[in-house]
Amino acid sequence: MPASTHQDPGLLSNDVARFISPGVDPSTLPRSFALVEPLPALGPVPDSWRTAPTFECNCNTFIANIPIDPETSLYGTGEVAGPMLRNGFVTECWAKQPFRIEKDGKPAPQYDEKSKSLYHAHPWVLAVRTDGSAFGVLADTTYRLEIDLRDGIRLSSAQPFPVLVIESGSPQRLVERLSDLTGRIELPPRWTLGYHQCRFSYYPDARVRELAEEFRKRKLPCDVIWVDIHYMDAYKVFTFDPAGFPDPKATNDFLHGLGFKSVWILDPAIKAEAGYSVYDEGVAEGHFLSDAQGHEHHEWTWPGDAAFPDYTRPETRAWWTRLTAEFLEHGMDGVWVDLNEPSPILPLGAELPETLRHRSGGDITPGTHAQYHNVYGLLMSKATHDAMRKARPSRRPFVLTRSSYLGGQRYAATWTGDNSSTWEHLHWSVPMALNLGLSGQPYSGPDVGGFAGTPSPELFAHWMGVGALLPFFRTHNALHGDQEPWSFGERTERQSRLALARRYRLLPYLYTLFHDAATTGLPVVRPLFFADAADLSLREEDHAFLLGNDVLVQPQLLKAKTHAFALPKGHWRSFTLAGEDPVADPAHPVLRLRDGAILPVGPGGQTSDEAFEGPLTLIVSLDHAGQASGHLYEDAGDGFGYLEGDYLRTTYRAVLRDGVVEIGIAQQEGQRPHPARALHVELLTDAGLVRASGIDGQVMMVQ
Ligand code: NBV
Repeated sequence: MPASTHQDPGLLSNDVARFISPGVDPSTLPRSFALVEPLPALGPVPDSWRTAPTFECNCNTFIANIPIDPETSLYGTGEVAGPMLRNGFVTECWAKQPFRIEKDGKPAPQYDEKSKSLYHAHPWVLAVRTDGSAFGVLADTTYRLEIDLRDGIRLSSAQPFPVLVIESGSPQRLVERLSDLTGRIELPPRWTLGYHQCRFSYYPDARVRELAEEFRKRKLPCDVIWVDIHYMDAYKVFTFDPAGFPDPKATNDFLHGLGFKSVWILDPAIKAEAGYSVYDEGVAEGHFLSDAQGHEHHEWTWPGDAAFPDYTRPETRAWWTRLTAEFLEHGMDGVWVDLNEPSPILPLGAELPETLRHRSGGDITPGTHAQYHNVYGLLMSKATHDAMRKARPSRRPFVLTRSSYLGGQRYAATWTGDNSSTWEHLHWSVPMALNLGLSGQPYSGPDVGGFAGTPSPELFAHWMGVGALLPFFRTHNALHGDQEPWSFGERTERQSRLALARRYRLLPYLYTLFHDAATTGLPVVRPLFFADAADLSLREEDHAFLLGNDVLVQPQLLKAKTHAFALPKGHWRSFTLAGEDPVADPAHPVLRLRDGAILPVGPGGQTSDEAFEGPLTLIVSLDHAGQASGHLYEDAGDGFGYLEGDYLRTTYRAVLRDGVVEIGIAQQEGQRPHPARALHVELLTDAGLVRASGIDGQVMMVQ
């Protein structure tokens, strides 16, 4: 490693080194927003260090070049459309509401694989070498940064930035280490893993109630109804339309009565209208962004002329937290924060000027919007998350944000923004969730059915099939036609019902994976190359994906009919969950179980609560040595008792001895009593399925 390329001491731990260009005074570099806490340097970077950047400075552009060996595969870069493998792509870390120019020359709020930046900024690249070892590159800056992956890794920005390199034996270990540095999700409330129904917008409140009743009448599983901006009075945040939503508490009570939860949207822009108490308070207390001359800055947004809170100020975050906590008194169960790139509405594609001033405070120094633009969504998420903790200290927060920054998983889940009702966007739902997971954010999913446009019945059914197997499962659409599971006729409703049934049966396994994500940082959905990082044939596979380590999902998208799936070594036996036949109906992805795995599934139900009650089923696939094992994590589903030991993590084990498979509990962790319940076993064998039943906790013999 050339010694002159950086300043020492740069070693932060055995596997993490920080590199700073020789000409830059480290004391002038701003604080990190990605890292949970600053890391002190331990000593010089050893000569044996494998991968290091070289720095150049070119006409006020600071550049770090990180060479890669041939056939090194590059991933990450956060929220990006297009293929999972990012070699050859250029991404710009600049949170943005993307626009596409339509055929008639008008811009439309959508994206495609050519969009250089989307709503999130993740200055992070994950690289996997041919031998399966991995390294990660983190550009520790909030400023606009270009990540050029056309020839190695080339990072450039108008401001100097430190580069952290993490060395790991495997991509899994690397993602775990990234989460040590940038934080992990909190274990979400269990209900958020169910199905969510959303629309821009269900209006008025009677329509919300009707929708909820329709789900229950049709016996379609659903946990959450979402309320988009039309509930507000003239789009003024923290207000309610007196005609359409006169009594939000009553609406929420109604939903709760039917076993639903609700999530309501908040936008950052505050209508600049004297007499509107939120605006008046904001002005009086100095909460809004201003220009260099100190004049309050306005943009045209949904409510019209509006001001933007300066979330870099602790007082402003506390103000937002208080307002949101008061809002939650109406009984909302979660908060959705939108447009926080931040994005004005008109003219289309508008952004806040980079010269705006953030007054900041606490450990954030005053700076321009160029410096804090990329963390606007992260700081808004944090203030909103704080509100949920403040309003209900005994419940787990749920915040969904459109924009964030590397490390944003600490405060909020995310979705992939305004996608379109096309087969291509359905396919991208998978690589987008995978790359977000590889960038530290395991909790994401697309607008099922597509936000812009109207899906064909077939497209909607396929999207339900795939969406049911992604971490966040929500149907959402814009102001077009209806997009409920029953809106496309009987056949699509049947297909959606099956997709939902699969989801609700899988919930115990999914919840276990979320617990893993919260404790280790490992993503819920994982690329196939996680099964064998040295197998180069898996590196580009982004149609199929892994749910955890054990379930392989093969979506059968029309466009991909000719797609020959790459398959990791081993024996991946197919299985079904709800009587579906993926051969007869390609709307249902093929599911395969790794040999050596035990998959715990529940009985399903109309709500996530029901899906965790009743008998447990273990789907078992023995490996060549006749053994299998699997885990199940259980707790109260909400609250923080699990942190005090009120949980149960059970390891089930199956062993084949003398033609009999013995299945039982190998290990138990946690103080929660083991539930008394029936246990069903489904043993997948080459000769077919063998079923047996018994009692959970007792050893079962299956012939
Ligand atoms: O709040 C309205 C929409 C919302 O439905 C969508 O999911 C967000 O991505 N929001 C954008 C603002 C309007 C966009 C045209």
